[in-house]
Amino acid sequence: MKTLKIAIQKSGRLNEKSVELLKNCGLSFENYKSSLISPVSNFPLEILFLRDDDIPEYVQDGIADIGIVGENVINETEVDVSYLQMLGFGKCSLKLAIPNNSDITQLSELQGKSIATSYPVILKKFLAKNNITADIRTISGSVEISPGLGLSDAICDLVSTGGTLKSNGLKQFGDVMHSEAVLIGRRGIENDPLIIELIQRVQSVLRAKETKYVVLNVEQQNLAAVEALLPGIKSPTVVPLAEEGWAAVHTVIPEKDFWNKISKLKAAGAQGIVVLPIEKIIL
Ligand code: PRT
Ligand code: ZN
Repeated sequence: MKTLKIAIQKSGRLNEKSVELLKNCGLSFENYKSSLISPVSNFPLEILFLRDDDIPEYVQDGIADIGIVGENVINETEVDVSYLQMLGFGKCSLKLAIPNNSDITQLSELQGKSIATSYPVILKKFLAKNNITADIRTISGSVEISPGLGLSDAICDLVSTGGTLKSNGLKQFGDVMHSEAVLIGRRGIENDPLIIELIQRVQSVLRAKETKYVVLNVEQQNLAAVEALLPGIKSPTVVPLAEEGWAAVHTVIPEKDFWNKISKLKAAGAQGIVVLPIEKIIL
């Protein structure tokens, strides 16, 4: 049987979540920090641990079949790959930022100014789309110190909490792109049965993460009102309690609706609400 290869980041912000996702998909492997390749013992897959910058090209060129990498890196390397699944972690934004005391007030005022970035390709396209010509200075790291050193008027860098900008006396000025980790594959790989199986496993893990399992008790007379609030996968499961006139309702609730739903359920007569995490949802 052929063995597929998945490229993930060796160390850095996406490594831990990528490893966790693959393990939650039931894949068994050692997360060797020192080696480049780790075999999966219960799936025909090998894991390649790489610098994130190399992952898109490795996948495009077929050295790896699939990979997990930030969209920002995919766009910057301008590769031709398939997006197999957005993964919901590693979320950040590529933003323009200027010194707090800068007199620039709108995007068009970046005309003729200098902007430091590690993302020259994405920035160049963004500026062209906005009819701005600026001097793009490509720096490979610590972009945030460049205005303070007098190297640029503005920067274009990844931001998640905004703490780094703040501690360097910079303020956000505009969004260039939003990014998150993506499972990518080389063109055509999406039809491979092993990849279809793997994507289904990934989706069942992601679905479970976004959803809570809820069990609650309700008096028969309030059951219809409680049921009306609950979708379930098909519909909620209702079972009678040992005590006459009461029922237990089992269902799943999307995490995002959770607090809102719980207060409505209580108001409708739900009692003894128990909330549990879900490991996987297979549809
Ligand atoms: O060694 P290797 O080349 O593999 O890793 P790397 O150092 O190039 O990348 P790494 O591990 O820093 O980031 C990997 C990916 O994580 C990025 O390509 C993004 O897709 C994603 N990601 C999510 C981030 C951030 N959030 C992030 N905050 N990447 C970088 N940052 C940096 C940012 O550049 C800035 O310096 O964190 C700082 C800002 O953070 P806040 O929280 O202060 O705003
Ligand atoms: Zn990198």
